[in-house]
Amino acid sequence: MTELAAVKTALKTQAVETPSWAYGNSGTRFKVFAQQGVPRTPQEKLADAAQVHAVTGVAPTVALHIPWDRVDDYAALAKFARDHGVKLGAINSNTFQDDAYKLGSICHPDAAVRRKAVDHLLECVDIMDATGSRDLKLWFADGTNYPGQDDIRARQDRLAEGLTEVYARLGEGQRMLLEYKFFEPAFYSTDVPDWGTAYAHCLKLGEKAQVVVDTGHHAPGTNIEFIVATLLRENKLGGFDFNSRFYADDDLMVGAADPFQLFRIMHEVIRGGGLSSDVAFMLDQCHNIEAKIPAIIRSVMNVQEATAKALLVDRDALATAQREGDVLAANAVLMDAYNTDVRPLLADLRQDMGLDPDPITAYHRSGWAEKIVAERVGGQQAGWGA
Ligand code: AOS
Ligand code: ZN
Ligand code: ZN
Repeated sequence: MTELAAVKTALKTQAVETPSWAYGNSGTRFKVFAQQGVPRTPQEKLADAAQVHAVTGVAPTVALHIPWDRVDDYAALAKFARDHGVKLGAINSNTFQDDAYKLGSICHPDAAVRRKAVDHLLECVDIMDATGSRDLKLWFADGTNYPGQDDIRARQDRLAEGLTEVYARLGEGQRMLLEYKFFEPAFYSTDVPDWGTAYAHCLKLGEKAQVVVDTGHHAPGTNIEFIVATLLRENKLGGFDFNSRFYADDDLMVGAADPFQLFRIMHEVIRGGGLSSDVAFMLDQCHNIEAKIPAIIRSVMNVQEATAKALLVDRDALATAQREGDVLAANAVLMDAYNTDVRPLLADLRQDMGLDPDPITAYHRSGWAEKIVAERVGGQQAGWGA
């Protein structure tokens, strides 16, 4: 197999999971700008996600959010997804929007609130059983606003206790993915602020617990690829929530703010096991002012482009330059790969897969955008960013 053929073969195995909430209306805490034709039901979100997969060929699963995607029959929803050519992916829990969670959820000082939160997480595992989902994705809005407000160490104990109960409920082949975030919504301390805290909890829990790296959840200047390399080395990287962070957790299109950073991250993924490992490539985005489906298609393409560039890194030349201490040559190997225009390669790949070489144009040509505007009246808010 030629080198290029190997790159194409690898790219065909990549799967980017799109989030149900990205298809709904969203915004900031200042304003939600409603768009026409957005989904009113989980089924309509899946139908939109199926369009993304139809034109990209590499977005076969859709993450659900409970309760935003609550239905009576999750097995039927999974069948609906399959009938539309996609599958249900990670189940995202929500322990942040009920009044009870004012002082936190799983770390709350009141045992009754902690019980409510853990029960919700257990319910999410029940849903995974019905949908066939592998991953439970946990992000906690828990934290404190003022020094002294609560015992930050006791909150870690409560977190460990709750996670342990949920971990014990996981079935064969199921995983718990713990996401960290160094800011928001708590102003003074958050209970899972960084990869170290997430890693420490996951390590104690066991091998089914792994860390999620949301690219938007880091301080400016953080070397995210180092975190990725370290977690992969420890076999503790469960997946990514991809998005772009311009100034805060604004969840814009991945690869928009810093495509070079995305390339460096993908380089470490390839270095640390490649695309066939169990790392989940999920998007966690909201599209507030731009058309949603094309933005998600663009995001999937951005991940694919960064991956293609990372696969093109001449690893032998890089290893040689590194061994010889040739700083500039080593850097040049990476830059050569990054500066390669991989769009023709990806257009070829899509044609090999029986797809249109240009997914965005193919989507516009499909007539789906007009169809949903005509058919869907009163679209649903994602629940996020409002
Ligand atoms: C919140 O900031 C996190 O990024 C969450 O991963 C995510 O946005 C949420 O779980 C969606 O429900
Ligand atoms: Zn996230
Ligand atoms: Zn986030």
